[in-house]
This record gives sequence, C-alpha cells and structure tokens, in this order.
Amino acid sequence: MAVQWYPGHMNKARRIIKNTMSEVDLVIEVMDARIPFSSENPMVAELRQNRPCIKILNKSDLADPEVTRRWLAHFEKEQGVKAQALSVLDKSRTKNLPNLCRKLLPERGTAVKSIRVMIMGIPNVGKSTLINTLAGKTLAKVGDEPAVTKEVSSAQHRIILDGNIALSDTPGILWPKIENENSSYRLAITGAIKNTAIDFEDIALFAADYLITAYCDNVMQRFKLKQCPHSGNELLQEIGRRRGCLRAGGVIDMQRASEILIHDIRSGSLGALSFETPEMIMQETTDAGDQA
Ligand SMILES: Nc1nc2c(ncn2[C@@H]2O[C@H](COP(=O)(O)OP(=O)(O)OP(=O)(O)O)[C@@H](O)[C@H]2O)c(=O)[nH]1
Ligand SMILES: [Mg+2]
Repeated sequence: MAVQWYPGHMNKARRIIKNTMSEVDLVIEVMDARIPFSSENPMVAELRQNRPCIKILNKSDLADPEVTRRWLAHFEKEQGVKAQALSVLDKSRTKNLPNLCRKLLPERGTAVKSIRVMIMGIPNVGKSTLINTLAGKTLAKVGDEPAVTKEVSSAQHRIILDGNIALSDTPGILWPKIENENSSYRLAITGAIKNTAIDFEDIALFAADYLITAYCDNVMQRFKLKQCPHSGNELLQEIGRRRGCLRAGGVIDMQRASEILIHDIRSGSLGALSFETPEMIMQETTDAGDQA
C-alpha cells in the first residue's frame, strides 16, 4: 500500500507560503516525536531555504523518551537548526520558545525589527495548539483530525508575542508523493492522513507487526495477554476476541479490531511509543538505495 493524500487546500497553502516566504525570518517546523523522520516535510526544507529553523518534536508525551533523545541529537547536527521536544502537557517549556527564536536571531526581536515566524509542518501535529499555548488563549481552531487549519494566517491574523515576535499559523501540508512506503504507514498510524484515505486493516497490521517486536510488554499489558503474539495478525485476532469484535458465525471482525488498535496507539493508551529510530531509518534508507 502507498497512502497518498494531497488535497487541493494543501497545494494552495504551499503556493501562498512560497510567495510570502520573503517576509519570514525563522521557521518553526512542528513534527511528530513518534515519527521524526517520516513527519519531517521535505517541502519545508525546500520552502525555507537557508532560514534558521527550530524543529519541534511535538506530542513527546506520546513518544518513547529515550528514542526522542536520540532524534534530538540527530537533528541538532544540522546547520542553523535547533531541535526541541515539546508537549502540550508541558506549557512552561513551550513558553520558552520565543527565547530560542531570539537566540537564533539576536539582531531582531526589537521594537523596530520583529522576528517573523512561520509555523509549518504536516497535518495534525499540534501547530495551532502550539500557537494557542504561546498566545495564552485560544486563537486558532484545533482538532483531533488532520486538515483542521485550511488557510495560511494573513498579515492581519498574525499573533504578536512580547518581544515583537510575529507568528503565522499554516495548514498542515503533505507532499504529492510519499516515496518511503514505511513512512506513509507511519503517517497514517499517527493520524496525519485523513481516516477516509486509509485502509485501517492494512495500517493496523503494519503497526501490530512493529509493536510485537518493539513494545510487546505494552501490548501484553494493554490487552491482558499472557504471552507475546507471534505475528501482527495474531495480535489483531486476539484484540478482536478480547474486545468482542465478532461477526456472524464467530468470525473476528478485523476492521473493528484494527480500529481499536489504531485508536489506542493515537490516544496513548498503549503507553509512550516511537515508531522509528535513527538506526531503523538508516537501515531502511540503505536498503532502499541497494534496491534502486
Ligand atoms: N498528546 C498530545 N496531543 C497534542 C499535543 N499537541 C496537540 N495535540 C492534539 O493534537 C490534535 C491536533 O492539534 P492541532 O493543533 O489542531 O494540530 P495542527 O497541526 O494545527 O493540525 P492541522 O491544522 O490539521 O494541520 C489536537 O487534538 C490536539 O489536542 C501534544 O503535545 N500531545
Ligand atoms: Mg491547525
């Protein structure tokens, strides 16, 4: 399966961002701490060019802290990039972001020269939530699904923080062709792709196969299993049996079992999980290169 989802408003947003980038001094790219490689949008790199960038590994409350630490070290190696793990649950760390902007652009952020910041990233990673936390009030609409924000903030709708920092919100954007198939699965699992564009059974099987190898204790605890299932399919069957997802004749309803697993992952009910590590990505990209 290769999941693709690139609705028209994303293309429009990309065009507007490109045309207004000359008025941006710094980009905050919000990524998903559970999938830092797959949620890094290649279009952001293309659009921001060499402007300084703060990469936020957001929803870090849902990610494995040890893996997140390794990713932060990985991103900090990039020139002009600062990386920071954040979570909506930890507002004080978020409120320190303006200081980081000033550190990256010490000559700006004065009464005469504002720091113009654009918040960008894939859908549903918490960009608008971040703006609201920084503003200390609800200014942007947020929601537990992708494509809640549909328009780039116009000049009149920028949020001005103390220290003359002007923030613009943007719609989450994906890119027309997600080359890495594993990435498209991970984006679907974590909720960056609209539910109607994905096949739940397919993505749940991918997730289940991974979870039994990387986080079997979490799985066993959540679904009260005495031993780790041997395959993703066996895990989904167990979930179906234990949660009463049965169709006529006692056949397990794999669609419902799949929805339960994906819901539990997204809500954090299975604990803090990371779906990729720097080492996994290095291996995957090497394998892809060998096949080309
Ligand atoms: N667990 C957790 N949930 C978060 C965090 N930040 C945001 N959320 C939730 O993620 C969902 C999406 O948040 P939004 O702020 O609307 O995301 P967005 O990036 O603006 O999404 P689009 O506008 O659709 O691109 C909401 O249900 C938020 O409550 C976080 O740090 N941790
Ligand atoms: Mg939004």
